[in-house]
Amino acid sequence: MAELILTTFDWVPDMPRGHVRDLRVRWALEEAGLPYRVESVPFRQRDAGHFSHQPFGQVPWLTDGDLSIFESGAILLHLGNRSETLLPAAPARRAEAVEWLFAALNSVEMAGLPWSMFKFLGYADDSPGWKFLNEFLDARLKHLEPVLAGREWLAGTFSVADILMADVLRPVDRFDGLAAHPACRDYVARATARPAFVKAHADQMAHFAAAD
Ligand SMILES: N[C@@H](CCC(=O)N[C@@H](CS)C(=O)NCC(=O)O)C(=O)O
Repeated sequence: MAELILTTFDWVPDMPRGHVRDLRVRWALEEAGLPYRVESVPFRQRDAGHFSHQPFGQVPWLTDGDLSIFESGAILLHLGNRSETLLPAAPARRAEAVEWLFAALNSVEMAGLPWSMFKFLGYADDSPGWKFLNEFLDARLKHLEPVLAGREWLAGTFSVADILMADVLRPVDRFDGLAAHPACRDYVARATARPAFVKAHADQMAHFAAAD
């Protein structure tokens, strides 16, 4: 089996540490017990080699033999095909995990990311833009809340869908955006208490701290 290599930045500022998306990949690899190695590319100087792996000059990407895969969702789907721990084999459960994986990225992160960025940057005020973002996020969370109140994990057993959904909700939770949605908040706490997350998070923090 080919060696798995996860590429991330060599360094990032303090603010995004613990949230850089290589965390999702580390988490999945740890859950599945797949051996991997981490490589770094410069945060400040992004060369043509970097863009040949990630067309937006971002991270992460994963190398698996001859394959180089960017987009955290695509990487997690790829790993899911290598491990039933990440993606259930039963067709109905597998379809459920895949639909929730896309829901995390395309329905929830789409609302949660700009909301969290406004909070990070101190733009959360009484402007119409902030009001819109609040309502946009609430429109997603109010429907996610009863789903998560009724089940431990999105597709029956823990899967890549939970890695993405929990990681998408984490920045919102960091700014107390889940206070009115206790099932969402408890779900994040449950997911991030898993040993694989704890290790992935500690490893990312250590990786960036090593370059300070
Ligand atoms: N949709 C991409 C987003 C990747 C992304 O936003 N990466 C961030 C780190 S978490 C990045 O590289 N930011 C630097 C930049 O955009 O210049 C994915 O999920 O992989």
